[in-house]
Amino acid sequence: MGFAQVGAESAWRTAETESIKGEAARRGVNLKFSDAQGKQENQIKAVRAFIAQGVNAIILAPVVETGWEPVLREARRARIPVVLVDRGIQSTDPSLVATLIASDFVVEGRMAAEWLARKTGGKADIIELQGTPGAAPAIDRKKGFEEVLKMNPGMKIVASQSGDFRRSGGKEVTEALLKGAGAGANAIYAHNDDMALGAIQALEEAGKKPGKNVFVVSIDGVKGAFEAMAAGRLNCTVECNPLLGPMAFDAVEKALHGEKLPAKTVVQDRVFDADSAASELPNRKY
Ligand code: GZL
Repeated sequence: MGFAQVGAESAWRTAETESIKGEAARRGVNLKFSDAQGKQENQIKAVRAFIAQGVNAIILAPVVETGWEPVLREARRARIPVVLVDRGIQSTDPSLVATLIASDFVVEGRMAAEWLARKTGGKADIIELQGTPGAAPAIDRKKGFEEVLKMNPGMKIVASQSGDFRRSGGKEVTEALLKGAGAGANAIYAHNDDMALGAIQALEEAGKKPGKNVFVVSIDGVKGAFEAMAAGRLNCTVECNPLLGPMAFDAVEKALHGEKLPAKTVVQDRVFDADSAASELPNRKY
Protein backbone atom coordinates (compact mmCIF):
# COMPACT_ATOMS: atom_id res chain seq x y z
CA MET A 1 0.00 0.00 0.00
CA GLY A 2 1.02 3.64 -0.50
CA PHE A 3 0.43 6.57 1.85
CA ALA A 4 0.98 10.04 0.33
CA GLN A 5 1.19 12.35 3.36
CA VAL A 6 1.20 16.19 3.29
CA GLY A 7 4.37 16.62 5.34
CA ALA A 8 5.24 17.12 9.02
CA GLU A 9 4.07 20.71 9.54
CA SER A 10 2.29 20.22 12.86
CA ALA A 11 1.89 17.96 15.88
CA TRP A 12 -1.49 16.97 14.47
CA ARG A 13 0.11 15.82 11.21
CA THR A 14 2.70 13.76 13.08
CA ALA A 15 -0.04 12.08 15.11
CA GLU A 16 -1.94 11.22 11.93
CA THR A 17 1.18 9.74 10.32
CA GLU A 18 1.86 7.64 13.42
CA SER A 19 -1.74 6.43 13.51
CA ILE A 20 -1.64 5.25 9.89
CA LYS A 21 1.84 3.72 10.11
CA GLY A 22 0.91 2.01 13.41
CA GLU A 23 -2.27 0.54 11.93
CA ALA A 24 -0.34 -0.77 8.90
CA ALA A 25 2.10 -2.50 11.26
CA ARG A 26 -0.77 -3.96 13.32
CA ARG A 27 -2.35 -5.37 10.15
CA GLY A 28 0.93 -6.62 8.69
CA VAL A 29 0.53 -4.29 5.71
CA ASN A 30 3.65 -3.29 3.77
CA LEU A 31 3.19 0.51 3.70
CA LYS A 32 5.20 2.72 1.34
CA PHE A 33 5.29 6.22 2.87
CA SER A 34 5.90 9.60 1.18
CA ASP A 35 6.29 12.97 2.96
CA ALA A 36 5.59 15.68 0.33
CA GLN A 37 7.06 18.56 2.40
CA GLY A 38 3.78 20.38 1.89
CA LYS A 39 4.07 20.42 -1.93
CA GLN A 40 1.29 19.08 -4.16
CA GLU A 41 3.69 18.24 -6.99
CA ASN A 42 5.53 15.90 -4.63
CA GLN A 43 2.27 14.24 -3.61
CA ILE A 44 1.30 13.72 -7.24
CA LYS A 45 4.75 12.25 -7.96
CA ALA A 46 4.34 9.91 -4.99
CA VAL A 47 0.92 8.70 -6.19
CA ARG A 48 2.36 8.09 -9.68
CA ALA A 49 5.23 6.12 -8.13
CA PHE A 50 2.79 4.02 -6.07
CA ILE A 51 0.84 3.27 -9.27
CA ALA A 52 4.06 2.27 -11.09
CA GLN A 53 4.98 0.00 -8.18
CA GLY A 54 1.59 -1.68 -8.48
CA VAL A 55 0.38 -1.07 -4.91
CA ASN A 56 -3.00 -2.56 -3.97
CA ALA A 57 -4.43 0.70 -2.63
CA ILE A 58 -3.44 4.32 -1.89
CA ILE A 59 -4.20 6.51 1.14
CA LEU A 60 -3.92 10.22 0.27
CA ALA A 61 -4.10 13.30 2.52
CA PRO A 62 -4.43 15.96 -0.21
CA VAL A 63 -2.53 19.14 0.72
CA VAL A 64 -4.92 21.34 -1.32
CA GLU A 65 -8.40 20.82 -2.79
CA THR A 66 -7.71 21.22 -6.52
CA GLY A 67 -5.56 19.62 -9.25
CA TRP A 68 -6.13 15.93 -8.42
CA GLU A 69 -8.27 14.59 -11.27
CA PRO A 70 -5.52 13.59 -13.76
CA VAL A 71 -3.51 11.47 -11.32
CA LEU A 72 -6.66 10.00 -9.77
CA ARG A 73 -7.80 8.95 -13.26
CA GLU A 74 -4.44 7.18 -13.68
CA ALA A 75 -5.04 5.31 -10.39
CA ARG A 76 -8.53 4.33 -11.51
CA ARG A 77 -7.17 3.09 -14.86
CA ALA A 78 -4.73 0.95 -12.89
CA ARG A 79 -7.69 -0.28 -10.77
CA ILE A 80 -6.04 1.01 -7.57
CA PRO A 81 -8.58 2.40 -5.05
CA VAL A 82 -7.72 5.74 -3.40
CA VAL A 83 -8.97 6.54 0.12
CA LEU A 84 -8.76 10.23 1.14
CA VAL A 85 -8.03 11.03 4.77
CA ASP A 86 -8.29 14.31 6.68
CA ARG A 87 -8.73 16.70 3.73
CA GLY A 88 -11.15 16.65 0.80
CA ILE A 89 -10.75 17.61 -2.87
CA GLN A 90 -12.80 19.41 -5.49
CA SER A 91 -13.77 16.89 -8.17
CA THR A 92 -16.50 16.61 -10.77
CA ASP A 93 -16.23 12.81 -10.71
CA PRO A 94 -16.98 11.27 -7.28
CA SER A 95 -15.96 7.82 -8.61
CA LEU A 96 -12.31 8.92 -8.58
CA VAL A 97 -11.97 8.21 -4.84
CA ALA A 98 -13.35 5.33 -2.76
CA THR A 99 -14.25 7.59 0.18
CA LEU A 100 -13.13 10.53 2.36
CA ILE A 101 -12.59 10.18 6.11
CA ALA A 102 -12.37 13.64 7.70
CA SER A 103 -13.75 16.09 10.23
CA ASP A 104 -16.30 18.73 9.26
CA PHE A 105 -14.11 21.83 9.20
CA VAL A 106 -17.04 24.22 8.74
CA VAL A 107 -18.54 22.92 11.98
CA GLU A 108 -15.15 23.29 13.68
CA GLY A 109 -14.98 26.94 12.60
CA ARG A 110 -18.52 27.54 13.85
CA MET A 111 -17.75 25.90 17.23
CA ALA A 112 -14.65 28.08 17.68
CA ALA A 113 -16.61 31.26 16.89
CA GLU A 114 -19.57 30.27 19.09
CA TRP A 115 -17.24 29.66 22.03
CA LEU A 116 -15.58 33.07 21.49
CA ALA A 117 -18.97 34.79 21.14
CA ARG A 118 -20.10 33.36 24.48
CA LYS A 119 -16.81 34.26 26.19
CA THR A 120 -16.76 37.87 24.93
CA GLY A 121 -20.49 38.58 24.94
CA GLY A 122 -20.25 38.92 21.16
CA LYS A 123 -17.67 41.73 21.16
CA ALA A 124 -14.18 41.01 19.81
CA ASP A 125 -11.58 42.38 17.40
CA ILE A 126 -9.99 39.23 16.05
CA ILE A 127 -6.68 38.33 14.41
CA GLU A 128 -7.23 35.23 12.26
CA LEU A 129 -4.28 32.91 11.55
CA GLN A 130 -5.26 30.92 8.47
CA GLY A 131 -3.97 27.49 7.52
CA THR A 132 -2.33 26.56 4.22
CA PRO A 133 -3.85 28.50 1.29
CA GLY A 134 -6.13 26.24 -0.75
CA ALA A 135 -6.31 23.49 1.88
CA ALA A 136 -9.81 22.24 2.75
CA PRO A 137 -9.40 22.90 6.51
CA ALA A 138 -8.22 26.47 5.89
CA ILE A 139 -11.08 27.25 3.50
CA ASP A 140 -13.81 25.66 5.62
CA ARG A 141 -12.62 26.73 9.08
CA LYS A 142 -12.71 30.32 7.81
CA LYS A 143 -16.17 29.75 6.29
CA GLY A 144 -17.66 28.31 9.47
CA PHE A 145 -16.14 31.01 11.68
CA GLU A 146 -17.46 33.80 9.46
CA GLU A 147 -20.97 32.30 9.40
CA VAL A 148 -21.16 32.88 13.16
CA LEU A 149 -19.63 36.36 12.88
CA LYS A 150 -22.47 37.30 10.53
CA MET A 151 -24.81 36.79 13.51
CA ASN A 152 -22.53 38.70 15.91
CA PRO A 153 -21.93 42.20 14.48
CA GLY A 154 -19.76 43.08 17.48
CA MET A 155 -17.18 40.47 16.43
CA LYS A 156 -14.82 41.51 13.65
CA ILE A 157 -11.78 39.97 11.97
CA VAL A 158 -9.42 42.97 11.96
CA ALA A 159 -6.49 41.09 10.36
CA SER A 160 -6.16 37.70 8.65
CA GLN A 161 -3.10 35.96 7.21
CA SER A 162 -1.80 32.43 6.61
CA GLY A 163 0.71 30.90 9.01
CA ASP A 164 0.67 27.68 6.95
CA PHE A 165 -0.40 25.56 9.95
CA ARG A 166 3.11 25.99 11.38
CA ARG A 167 4.06 27.18 14.88
CA SER A 168 6.76 29.42 13.37
CA GLY A 169 4.19 30.83 10.94
CA GLY A 170 1.77 31.60 13.76
CA LYS A 171 4.50 33.41 15.71
CA GLU A 172 5.85 35.43 12.78
CA VAL A 173 2.42 36.47 11.46
CA THR A 174 1.19 37.48 14.92
CA GLU A 175 4.36 39.53 15.57
CA ALA A 176 3.77 41.42 12.31
CA LEU A 177 0.02 41.90 12.75
CA LEU A 178 0.42 43.17 16.34
CA LYS A 179 2.48 46.04 14.90
CA GLY A 180 -0.17 46.75 12.23
CA ALA A 181 -3.83 46.00 11.62
CA GLY A 182 -4.03 43.67 14.63
CA ALA A 183 -2.60 46.08 17.20
CA GLY A 184 -5.91 46.49 19.03
CA ALA A 185 -7.03 42.87 18.76
CA ASN A 186 -8.38 41.22 21.92
CA ALA A 187 -8.70 37.75 20.37
CA ILE A 188 -6.78 35.33 18.17
CA TYR A 189 -8.50 32.65 16.06
CA ALA A 190 -5.92 30.15 14.82
CA HIS A 191 -6.88 27.43 12.33
CA ASN A 192 -4.68 25.02 14.29
CA ASP A 193 -3.05 24.67 17.71
CA ASP A 194 0.52 24.88 16.41
CA MET A 195 -0.10 28.38 15.04
CA ALA A 196 -1.92 29.31 18.26
CA LEU A 197 1.11 28.25 20.34
CA GLY A 198 3.32 30.40 18.11
CA ALA A 199 0.92 33.32 18.50
CA ILE A 200 0.95 32.91 22.29
CA GLN A 201 4.75 33.30 22.26
CA ALA A 202 4.45 36.44 20.12
CA LEU A 203 1.78 37.90 22.42
CA GLU A 204 3.90 37.34 25.53
CA GLU A 205 6.96 38.87 23.84
CA ALA A 206 4.77 41.89 23.06
CA GLY A 207 3.92 42.19 26.77
CA LYS A 208 0.35 40.89 26.41
CA LYS A 209 -1.32 38.19 28.52
CA PRO A 210 -2.65 35.47 26.17
CA GLY A 211 -5.61 33.68 27.75
CA LYS A 212 -6.34 36.71 29.91
CA ASN A 213 -6.41 40.06 28.08
CA VAL A 214 -6.19 38.43 24.64
CA PHE A 215 -8.41 35.38 24.16
CA VAL A 216 -6.86 32.59 22.06
CA VAL A 217 -9.07 30.00 20.33
CA SER A 218 -7.81 27.26 18.03
CA ILE A 219 -8.51 23.84 16.53
CA ASP A 220 -6.89 20.37 16.69
CA GLY A 221 -6.82 19.45 20.39
CA VAL A 222 -3.17 18.36 20.51
CA LYS A 223 -1.49 17.75 23.87
CA GLY A 224 0.41 21.06 23.69
CA ALA A 225 -2.92 22.87 23.50
CA PHE A 226 -4.20 21.15 26.66
CA GLU A 227 -0.96 22.02 28.47
CA ALA A 228 -1.34 25.67 27.35
CA MET A 229 -4.98 25.74 28.50
CA ALA A 230 -4.05 24.22 31.86
CA ALA A 231 -1.42 26.98 32.17
CA GLY A 232 -4.05 29.63 31.37
CA ARG A 233 -2.35 30.73 28.11
CA LEU A 234 -4.85 29.22 25.62
CA ASN A 235 -8.62 29.51 26.13
CA CYS A 236 -10.24 26.93 23.87
CA THR A 237 -9.42 24.25 21.31
CA VAL A 238 -11.84 22.38 19.05
CA GLU A 239 -10.72 18.77 18.75
CA CYS A 240 -9.98 17.41 15.25
CA ASN A 241 -9.17 13.74 15.65
CA PRO A 242 -6.01 12.71 13.72
CA LEU A 243 -6.13 9.03 14.77
CA LEU A 244 -7.57 7.97 11.41
CA GLY A 245 -5.50 4.80 10.89
CA PRO A 246 -8.11 2.17 11.86
CA MET A 247 -10.91 3.83 9.84
CA ALA A 248 -8.61 4.33 6.83
CA PHE A 249 -7.61 0.67 6.69
CA ASP A 250 -11.19 -0.51 7.22
CA ALA A 251 -12.18 1.62 4.21
CA VAL A 252 -9.30 0.22 2.13
CA GLU A 253 -10.36 -3.34 2.99
CA LYS A 254 -13.94 -2.61 1.93
CA ALA A 255 -12.80 -0.92 -1.29
CA LEU A 256 -10.59 -3.89 -2.16
CA HIS A 257 -13.61 -6.16 -1.70
CA GLY A 258 -15.58 -3.99 -4.11
CA GLU A 259 -17.90 -2.69 -1.38
CA LYS A 260 -19.59 0.68 -2.01
CA LEU A 261 -18.40 3.22 0.56
CA PRO A 262 -20.07 6.48 1.67
CA ALA A 263 -18.72 9.59 -0.09
CA LYS A 264 -17.61 10.91 3.31
CA THR A 265 -17.33 9.58 6.84
CA VAL A 266 -17.41 12.54 9.22
CA VAL A 267 -15.15 12.28 12.28
CA GLN A 268 -16.89 13.72 15.35
CA ASP A 269 -15.24 16.68 17.13
CA ARG A 270 -15.65 18.13 20.63
CA VAL A 271 -14.85 21.54 22.13
CA PHE A 272 -12.50 21.82 25.11
CA ASP A 273 -11.65 24.90 27.15
CA ALA A 274 -9.45 25.82 30.10
CA ASP A 275 -12.10 24.62 32.59
CA SER A 276 -11.79 21.01 31.43
CA ALA A 277 -8.12 21.02 30.30
CA ALA A 278 -6.39 19.71 33.41
CA SER A 279 -8.85 16.84 33.94
CA GLU A 280 -8.85 15.95 30.23
CA LEU A 281 -5.06 16.08 29.75
CA PRO A 282 -4.35 12.55 31.05
CA ASN A 283 -6.90 11.15 28.56
CA ARG A 284 -5.30 12.72 25.51
CA LYS A 285 -3.91 10.23 22.99
CA TYR A 286 -2.12 12.72 20.68
C1 GZL B 1 -6.98 18.74 9.59
C2 GZL B 1 -5.55 18.82 9.05
C3 GZL B 1 -4.85 20.09 9.46
C4 GZL B 1 -4.67 20.24 10.98
C5 GZL B 1 -3.34 20.91 11.04
O1 GZL B 1 -7.60 17.56 9.13
O2 GZL B 1 -5.55 18.74 7.63
O3 GZL B 1 -3.53 20.05 8.90
O4 GZL B 1 -5.67 21.00 11.59
C6 GZL B 1 -2.58 20.13 9.98
O5 GZL B 1 -2.68 20.87 12.29
O6 GZL B 1 -1.42 20.78 9.63
